[in-house]
Amino acid sequence: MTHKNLSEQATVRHDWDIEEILDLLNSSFNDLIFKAQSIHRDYFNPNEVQLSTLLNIKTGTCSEDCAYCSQSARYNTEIKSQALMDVESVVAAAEQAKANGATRFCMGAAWRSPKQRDFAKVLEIVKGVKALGLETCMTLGMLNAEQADLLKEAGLDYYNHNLDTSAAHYSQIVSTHSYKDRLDTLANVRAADLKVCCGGILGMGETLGDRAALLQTLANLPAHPESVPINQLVPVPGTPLGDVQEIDPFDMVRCIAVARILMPASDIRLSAGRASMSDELQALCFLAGANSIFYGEKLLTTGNAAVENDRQLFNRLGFNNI
Ligand code: SAM
Ligand code: DTB
Ligand code: SF4
Repeated sequence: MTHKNLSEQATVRHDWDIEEILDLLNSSFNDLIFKAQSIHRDYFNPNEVQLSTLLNIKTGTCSEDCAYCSQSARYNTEIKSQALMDVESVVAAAEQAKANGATRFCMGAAWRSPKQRDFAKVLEIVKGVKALGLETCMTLGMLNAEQADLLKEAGLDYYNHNLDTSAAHYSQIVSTHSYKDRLDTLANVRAADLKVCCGGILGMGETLGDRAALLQTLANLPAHPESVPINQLVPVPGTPLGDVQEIDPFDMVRCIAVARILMPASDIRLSAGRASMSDELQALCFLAGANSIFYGEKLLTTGNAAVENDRQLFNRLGFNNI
């Protein structure tokens, strides 16, 4: 692969205007994918896809009302609630993920924000997983500055906190916290020198303008999130979004391509929704610049693409890491 020197690469900008982003989203498919793949090659090896494995370390009974979520106490969903897991069980799951080829272990908790009484254990979990030589990521809800600092000290690498949709559409999806709350947590995470993982969900009744606005907010943050998960809604029966219509698969590819163009140096993760995607659609997402996935039988509470299928797919596409 030939490397252009840095001055020839697409510059990392933080001043995208909404029209530019809409133009990209609306451009012809081939033009968009070519542009995204060209930029991707300036920054990344196009034949490498990073693998993160998820574990839900605390399940259900969440006070929040996020309309997509199986773990809100407000909706009648099939999941079985579970208190915060023991350090040993989390570390054992992380060991298994490492043996399977993951390089990052992402732990989620169904909290509005972590409680004081749980925090010491959370820090022990970070230390235990980090000691295995894995990258660590947590998503625990809102954090204050002190909590973010303590996580950093314990060895946390990434904090995931998604904006999920546009500021305008957010109140249709969540009423128990605000978009500003999300942005404040992101600022606390950044100030603690943690890497930021922040993205959204497609398929929650948003307009093209909402998608553009979400991408604009992400790209115009003072620093781009190092990792940008693009989720397709997994409709969960019992939630308000349990039976919404699936999006046009090409819209997923387009959003990934635009995320790649706007945030050229960030990892763009093809996240929830892979279980219902064909191999060919996933290959298009990688061509559009996705370079990371969630790998493992389960996401948080729902099924993920099968590990054996991922191995075969990577083999067929010439990605060598599993
Ligand atoms: N409670 C924390 C929070 O809300 O930030 C962490 C866990 S929460 C489940 C993490 C993220 O998972 C959400 O922000 C959302 O982007 C994603 N997510 C949850 N349910 C989903 C679903 N049904 N389909 C797609 N993504 C989902
Ligand atoms: C992210 O953006 N997606 C992941 C992770 N970050 C925490 C979660 C997807 C959850 C899908 C629904 C579920 O399994 O409950
Ligand atoms: Fe709770 Fe997070 Fe689910 Fe919202 S997304 S209901 S905060 S677990």
